[in-house]
Amino acid sequence: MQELFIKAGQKFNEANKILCISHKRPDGDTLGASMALYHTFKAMGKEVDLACIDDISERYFFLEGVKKFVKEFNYLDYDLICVSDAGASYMTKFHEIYPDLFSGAVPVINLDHHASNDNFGTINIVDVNSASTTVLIYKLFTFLNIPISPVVATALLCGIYNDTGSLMHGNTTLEVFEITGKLVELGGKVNIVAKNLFKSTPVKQLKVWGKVLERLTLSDNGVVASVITQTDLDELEAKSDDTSGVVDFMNAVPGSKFTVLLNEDEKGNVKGSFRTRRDDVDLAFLAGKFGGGGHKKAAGFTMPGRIHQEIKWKVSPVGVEDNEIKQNTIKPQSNPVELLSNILQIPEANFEG
Ligand SMILES: [Mn+2]
Repeated sequence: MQELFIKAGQKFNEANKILCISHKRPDGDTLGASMALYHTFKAMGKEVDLACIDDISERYFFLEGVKKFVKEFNYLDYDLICVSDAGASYMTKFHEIYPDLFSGAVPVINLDHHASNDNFGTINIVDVNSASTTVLIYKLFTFLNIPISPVVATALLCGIYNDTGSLMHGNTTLEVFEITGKLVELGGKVNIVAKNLFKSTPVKQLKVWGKVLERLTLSDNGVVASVITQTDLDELEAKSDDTSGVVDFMNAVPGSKFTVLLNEDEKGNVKGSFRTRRDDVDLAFLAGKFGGGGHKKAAGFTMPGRIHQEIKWKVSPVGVEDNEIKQNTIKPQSNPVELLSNILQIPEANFEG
């Protein structure tokens, strides 16, 4: 790792114009990482730009400069590209617009902590033992004696808080506490990060959570599941992003094996989010079956499609009570666990692309 750090440091010194890329559907880690790099490179006198294919959620607007993200660029304008927290090359989604982005024409530093990383960079700094990509960047900066400003410290804390569920998940190691302490010492604002990431939920979002929780089921084999469709979101005048966070809430059910939330988004995709608190469940493997990935305890997938509710029809004899007919004639099978088990068996049958 030290050799890679040295190589990255050389690239930082040589480069004049640097592009920092965050992954699609950006979270606090990929944004915190890119912002930390941005401010650090700026302080080194570089020209720096930020790119992300998707909109930045308002919850991250507290990160200084986060509104500078653009969705288009000419990558040949840059002499270095840094991609943060992208578990695989397709996670930036920019490869669809710029197929040669990772060809090596412009050197790419791939900074990540996902086991699924496919080493798409020129220099691949991938450490699965770092709780967040920002933890890895802290180690990189510290090794290279690059000063960490209060703004950078806050950005790095944002990644740590995001990926450890505010220092509560199983990946919150002694190292995480030590680095968090150092970042606070350097002027990082823990209260601002925690407030914006975990203690700031608009009414609209709480209503989406309400819908998700109302549909919650626990199967006999310990799977906690729920589902939210585009119709639900339209009714609540909410966006698919408003589901973010509720899956961690669902994951609190005692004795559950794992948790899954299926939701539709505005772009015609179905997104699956998996969480578990158990050590013997590998959700990165499960998400991989749907073309997704992530960590063992937190993973997900996105695929083009829609969620379909199966409806079964039944004939009821004359004389049956009205309310009984209501219950029996048309019976929507909205049990998400059944839905999930169907998907697990035959993905094509429940998704249309
Ligand atoms: Mn991360």
